[in-house]
Amino acid sequence: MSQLDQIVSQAQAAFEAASDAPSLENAKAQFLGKAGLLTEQLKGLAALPPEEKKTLGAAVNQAKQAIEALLNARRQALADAQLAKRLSAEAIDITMPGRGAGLGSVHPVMQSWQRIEEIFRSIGFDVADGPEIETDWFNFTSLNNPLNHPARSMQDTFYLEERDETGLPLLLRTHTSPMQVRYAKANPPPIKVIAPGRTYRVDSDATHSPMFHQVEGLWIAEDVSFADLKGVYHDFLKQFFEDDALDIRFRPSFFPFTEPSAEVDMRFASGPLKGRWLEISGAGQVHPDVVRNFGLDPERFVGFAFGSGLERLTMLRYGIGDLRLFFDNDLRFLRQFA
Ligand code: 2NL
Repeated sequence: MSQLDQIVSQAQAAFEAASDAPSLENAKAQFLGKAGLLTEQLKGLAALPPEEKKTLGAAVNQAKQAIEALLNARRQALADAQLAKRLSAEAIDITMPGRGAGLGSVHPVMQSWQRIEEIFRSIGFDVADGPEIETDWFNFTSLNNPLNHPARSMQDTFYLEERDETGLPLLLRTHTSPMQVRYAKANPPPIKVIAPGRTYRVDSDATHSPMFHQVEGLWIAEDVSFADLKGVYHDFLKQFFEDDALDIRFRPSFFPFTEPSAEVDMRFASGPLKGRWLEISGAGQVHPDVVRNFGLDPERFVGFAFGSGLERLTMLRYGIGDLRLFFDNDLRFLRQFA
């Protein structure tokens, strides 16, 4: 093999051995660079007689072209291999299922809200709605709350700086009753309505949250009695807790907006809380002054009202021990109700 052919095959082997672009450029310098093997051959031509210079010069040029062709082929091969590697590393499986939006679920307190609406609608009750920012009249005065009542103090109620047309500050409703007063003023009797919603009090500890939920019920007609209250509320509890043998009892109590008034206790017939009396609600016959504030004649229209805490109903239904779990937004807790 001629010396030139040897250089060409050396170059070929060196180029093959280069596994990336930088080592290939290094290998190129060994042959075509300033001090490269082929460059040395070209320099050697100068000393030769013209005839030999011509033939050998042509041979060196051929060898140079052959090495450049090998170099370009190897460059292309390395580039192709690199691209193929990237394509396979970055390959996307377009047949894989998407991540999805992650479906949420209804909060347990809201599930109670929905169940309660369903149960009361099934026995002919309408569902009221109303503002969370209320006037003093709808939240307190219309419900017979005396002006000096502690519930009206800044320590118990969230007040806004804005005032109503009577000059009294607006407030965050402290119970759902104002929705019922608004409903009673807007709809002719008989009135059969429940009012579920958010309520606000200045209170925050293990058993109180500054925002909580209530549901109240109101039935006003010419002939509604305490017996109807007992029947409706007992039926509601049996359906809500899915316990047909659940007991209730009424204890005398006091609320400014009802007279007489009662605390309602209930007792499960089965389950872990079986046999224990549990406070569940307040209730009573709507006070004649409140009926008058509905715009109705209390000599003609009578009825009852009740109020329960949605958090309390939900805790008893699921056996939840700590109110704060409802407001922590811990998915491990919430997913149990999905
Ligand atoms: C309780 C007590 C109660 C009412 C709420 C009411 C509403 C109107 C008129 C008369 Cl519009 N009364 N609501 C009556 C008695 C008790 O709730 O401790 N709830 C958790």
